[in-house]
Amino acid sequence: MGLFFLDYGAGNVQSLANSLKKLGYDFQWITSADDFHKASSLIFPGVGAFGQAIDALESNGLLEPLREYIASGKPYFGICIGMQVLFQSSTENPSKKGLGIIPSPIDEFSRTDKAVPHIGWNAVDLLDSEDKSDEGLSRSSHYYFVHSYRAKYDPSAYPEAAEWAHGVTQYGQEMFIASVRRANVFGTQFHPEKSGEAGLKIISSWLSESEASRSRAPATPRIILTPHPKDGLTKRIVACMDVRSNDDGDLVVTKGDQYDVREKAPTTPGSVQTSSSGAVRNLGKPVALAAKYYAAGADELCLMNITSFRHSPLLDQPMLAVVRAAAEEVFVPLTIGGGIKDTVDPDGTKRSALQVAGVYFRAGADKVSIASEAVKTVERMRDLAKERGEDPDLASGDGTSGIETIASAYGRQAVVVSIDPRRVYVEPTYDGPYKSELIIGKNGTEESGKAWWYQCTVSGGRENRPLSVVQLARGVEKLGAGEIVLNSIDKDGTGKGFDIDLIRLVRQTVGIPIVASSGAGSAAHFVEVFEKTGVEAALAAGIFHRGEVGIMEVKKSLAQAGQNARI
Ligand code: 1PR
Repeated sequence: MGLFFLDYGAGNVQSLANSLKKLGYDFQWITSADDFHKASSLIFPGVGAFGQAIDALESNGLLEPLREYIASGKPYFGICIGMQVLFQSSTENPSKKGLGIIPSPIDEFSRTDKAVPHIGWNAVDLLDSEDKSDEGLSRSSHYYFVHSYRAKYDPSAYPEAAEWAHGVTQYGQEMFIASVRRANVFGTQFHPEKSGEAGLKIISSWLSESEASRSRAPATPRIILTPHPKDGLTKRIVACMDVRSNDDGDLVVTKGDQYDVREKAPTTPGSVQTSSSGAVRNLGKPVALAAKYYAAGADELCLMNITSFRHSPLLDQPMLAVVRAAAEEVFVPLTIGGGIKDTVDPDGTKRSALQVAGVYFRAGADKVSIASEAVKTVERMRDLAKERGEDPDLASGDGTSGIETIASAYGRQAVVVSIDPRRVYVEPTYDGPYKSELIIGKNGTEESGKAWWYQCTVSGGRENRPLSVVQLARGVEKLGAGEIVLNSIDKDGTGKGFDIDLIRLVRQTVGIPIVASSGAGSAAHFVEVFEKTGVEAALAAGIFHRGEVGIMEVKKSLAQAGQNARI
């Protein structure tokens, strides 16, 4: 008897395993139907897509044993998809039936007033009037959500679901069920294992409650809630670490100026200084820095393997060891990027992008970030549409690209596309193919009189491609990307502020969340990017690595400016 984990084979369950390890609990994996009899407590940390989860449970012969386990009255804790499978159905995969324990549907968020997926830290309103401190949940904390589908909280339309609801969250003007609790069942739509100390507290509270009390939770009262004018979603602050080997072969966090990560070599009389002749800049060790940013209150972390386009990331064992070690230290979402594409090892072994991503997920990544391959996929998709005589702006994928296969297996929220655009200056009278995307510099600024469009690049800015940022953003949203990290080669490392024109342009193009990146030099720059563009998150590297501005300093500035931040 003991604590068991149900892993249906997709998604990153490593995060929860790491949380339990951190909290000092031993657990075993459910590997067969028999294991359910041995379990006295069960956690199902489902990540990914509803249909995929049900399919995998069915084909492994685990769906009925799971239903029986829950019916037996032994404690069950379902996270995200692990909570959603308790419901009747989901419009994510209408042909698949859930367990039906909560006889109500899961539906997609409406996109009219907000970015979907719902990604980020949001507040949870507990339905019981007393504070549920015994469950570790708190009204004053924020918890990490990442999903496109939700159970609506609407006691008149869905009375059964409302009877199970324990906590409710507002996103845009929608109220949805953030947690359910009744008898032996506890479930959260958010990820406690990714919600920092506040989330770890929920897991440890549930595990430290006696099994008897975890089996008898009372239903919470049904209350009519009306949405507040503004939801509780906070603006995310992301710390990014670009990782590569230095000249001694050690993996270091580096940082470039406009993507050039080498020190300027000292000039000698008569020599010509080249920007790339010095050593790779070393700003610290990746795992130590990740732990530091977690402790400092970062809402998310990114590790970018910036030279992985040269070789298969699966052969890069030191980088994978870094991801594993970082995932054991940080309990906020971790995005890993670099080299996620179909590859062929030197011995001729073929690896699909989905396999590469799977290795990163199992190492502890929560999301993967795709850059170069996203550009190539959208170019291909547009070329094929043109060959067929169709409008390339309306082109769709054929289901084979890395973005599509990873989104289908792990859910679109697990797929980030990182864009590396560069300005292309043209005459203001420019009449070329990108004229509808042309930005004209404002009068009275240093850009007055200039005009430019944004071109996509691959291989860390080394190669320009015949694709605009608007075309790429539109294409990857169609393919199923869940989020965009929007860099700017022009602004990277300059400390002059984010490229507001670029970010606005992409914000107007897509409905998925955007992480603004490149150029942050002060806390005021974060305030500016949120106020002027309405993006969901902002990322910085250099100022955090050099200790020039602290993460909390940024958040306090946001709060002072009236933005919602997790402090
Ligand atoms: O093409 O799928 O293999 O992914 C490679 C990834 O590595 C891409 O996401 C690409 O952006 C990144 N990358 C490649 N070369 C570099 C480089 O710097 N030489 N880093 C690089 C890009 C940009 C951001 C940076 C922000 C904020 N770095 O990650 O953190 O610009 O910086 P700042 O706050 O200091 O201004 P693939």
